Amino acid sequence: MTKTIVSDGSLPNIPWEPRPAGSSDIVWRFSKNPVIPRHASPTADSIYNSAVVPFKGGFAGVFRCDDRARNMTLRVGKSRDGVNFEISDNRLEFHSEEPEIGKFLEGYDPRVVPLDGRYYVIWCNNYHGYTIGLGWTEDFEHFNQLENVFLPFNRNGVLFPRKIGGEYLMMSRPSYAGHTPFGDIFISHSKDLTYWGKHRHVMGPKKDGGLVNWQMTKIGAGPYPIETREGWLLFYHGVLTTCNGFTYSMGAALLDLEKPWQVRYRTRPYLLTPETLYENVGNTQNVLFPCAALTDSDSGRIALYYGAADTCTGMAFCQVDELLDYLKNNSDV
Ligand code: BMA
Repeated sequence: MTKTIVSDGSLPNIPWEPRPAGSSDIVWRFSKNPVIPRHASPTADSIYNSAVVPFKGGFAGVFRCDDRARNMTLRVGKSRDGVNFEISDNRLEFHSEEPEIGKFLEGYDPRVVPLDGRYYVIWCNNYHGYTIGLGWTEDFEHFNQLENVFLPFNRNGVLFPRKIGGEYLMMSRPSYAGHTPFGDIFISHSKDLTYWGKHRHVMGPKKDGGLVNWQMTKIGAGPYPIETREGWLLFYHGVLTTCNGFTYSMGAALLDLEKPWQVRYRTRPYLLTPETLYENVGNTQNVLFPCAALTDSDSGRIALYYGAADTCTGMAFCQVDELLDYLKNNSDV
């Protein structure tokens, strides 16, 4: 039988736990959540919205660690099993030949994308305002920083894991200086990872004729998209404005393989919403913010990492075929 997941191949040691008995949820939480507690590094105030990839038979990643001055740092983490992580106590430093770029001030919400034999790191970088920073590593020891991708203000930069039509593709969410109360996902193209253009609109918040819904305020791409034989599977966060501020939930969309700005399906209901104590209570209440997914093409298993309440990191699981069926039957593009 043809495998549904095309990208990344076999990962027999993908972290996994079956759906709990009695549950019919399409995406279910790990019983050991939160897998990364806020003080997993002794100098961290919180560890969340972070990115993990398979590395040398185990797992490595770039983690958002807000320190005890509440400065936003990126740090390297390593794990044998993808569940128990050792997080560095030192902030990650990027090397750059270009002094203007090397002024790395702060960063948050990293994504890590394997591409062309490298691991590209994309994060929200402060360069006279928040924009999309880009760098790469081969060994999770030495990191090189490239030119910032866009002008401020922009957030949620997510690189596609392969070129399409000979070009790199980057998703992003143009925004403004504050806690943005709007936001659509766009795709931009580049031949060299330096100059970006050919901007295409992917999708925006769901207006639903004014009806209240979980993704009505803003949306942003989550983990790098998963290539399936039916299209790019994108997990994304959607935000609802309530009397208590923003609520961040997770949904999914299926994007066209060749023109991924064309949305084929998009979940009308959320897949996960903050409803456990560690998602409801923390530095920022009611936040569930996915930044990474592991896949195993043999079993169709997907393991997601998400930030919980801007404090700690949780995991959740799903099966790709069940998710695609659900998407098709519960879609509202
Ligand atoms: C966004 C980002 C995320 C954060 C979220 C909820 O604007 O700052 O890092 O998780 O708000 O506070």
